[in-house]
Amino acid sequence: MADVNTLEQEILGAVSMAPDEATLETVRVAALGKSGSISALLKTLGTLTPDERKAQGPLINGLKDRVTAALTTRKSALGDAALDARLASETVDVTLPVREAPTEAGRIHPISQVIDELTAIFADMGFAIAEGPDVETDDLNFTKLNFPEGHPAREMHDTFFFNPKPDGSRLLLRTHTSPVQVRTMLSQKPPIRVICPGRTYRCDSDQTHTPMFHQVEGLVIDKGSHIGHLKWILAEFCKAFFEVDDVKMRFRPSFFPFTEPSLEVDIQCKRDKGEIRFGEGTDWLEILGCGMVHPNVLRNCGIDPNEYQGFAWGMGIDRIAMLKYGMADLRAFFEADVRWLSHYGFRTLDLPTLAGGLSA
Ligand code: 2NL
Repeated sequence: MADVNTLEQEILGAVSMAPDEATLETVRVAALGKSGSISALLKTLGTLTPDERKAQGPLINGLKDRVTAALTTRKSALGDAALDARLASETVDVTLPVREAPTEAGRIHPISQVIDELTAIFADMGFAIAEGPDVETDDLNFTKLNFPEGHPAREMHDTFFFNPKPDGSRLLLRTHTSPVQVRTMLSQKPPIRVICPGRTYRCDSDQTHTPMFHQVEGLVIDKGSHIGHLKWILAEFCKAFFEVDDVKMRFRPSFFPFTEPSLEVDIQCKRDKGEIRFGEGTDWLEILGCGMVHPNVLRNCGIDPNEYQGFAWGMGIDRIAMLKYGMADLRAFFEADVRWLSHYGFRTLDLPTLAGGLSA
């Protein structure tokens, strides 16, 4: 059967030459499909005599079996090759740098971070957080706080005043966050425990002063509040904030119109090649001012100084942020330089905890 042999050679040749699965399918249909060449041969069996059928049957069926087997083999080989090619083309080099998602690229400003940290520390001690407007009245920023009219302390604050209103009164940018505590005393009954972080403004600009800066003040008013409580709160805060087991503090007499007595607080530190360490060393660093709330302030805010007493303190947030995170220049805080921020800023998902930002 020369034509069966020739047909087999042809078909097997086409099978082995088929470059892809689609071509192979065309070859299969041409051989084994309804009107394929092998199907046509099989159909001829019915027209043959029994003897011819005995001779032709095995030849044609053998051809069909070998072609079917060749198609299966070739199909699986082509399938493997196609999969290999796909895997090769879809390879991901896991060692390549990944482009940062926006949430990864963004950074939390160190001042926001430090506000979150100190808020967490004082909230843990039972303090509420209070906020107020940046634009204040002379009364709330100065008068209620026992700054007498025309007193030089008002000049001391280098206040930004707005133009006077027809009645002569003038608004100002608050020079400290104390008016927030005044508002708290005017609107709440003691006992009071609040901290007030926020922006403050003074007309002052050099290496260590910016016209806008951040302050946090604290206020406690209760019947038995005394300086021992104040010292404990400040020591606990410093230990938690600077993440040290112990701090030595030094209290020096000072003057603020709104406290009597007034104290300035230094913490012990060690200065070493531009680096500052807390909880060790023999140097001192001023970090805050505090005192017992002046009876005039309590009276001005509707609290009877014969019934209640209180203490308060204030510190610069920018300054303690620089000390904790080792930033040299205050002005960089407000320059919005994205390179500075990506270096000193904090990752958006690293939330501050009581356990702190240095060790986290
Ligand atoms: C400092 C000193 C201080 C206060 C702020 C205060 C507030 C009220 C009443 C009494 Cl409403 N005192 N605040 C007290 C002492 C010091 O700040 O050096 N700040 C950066």
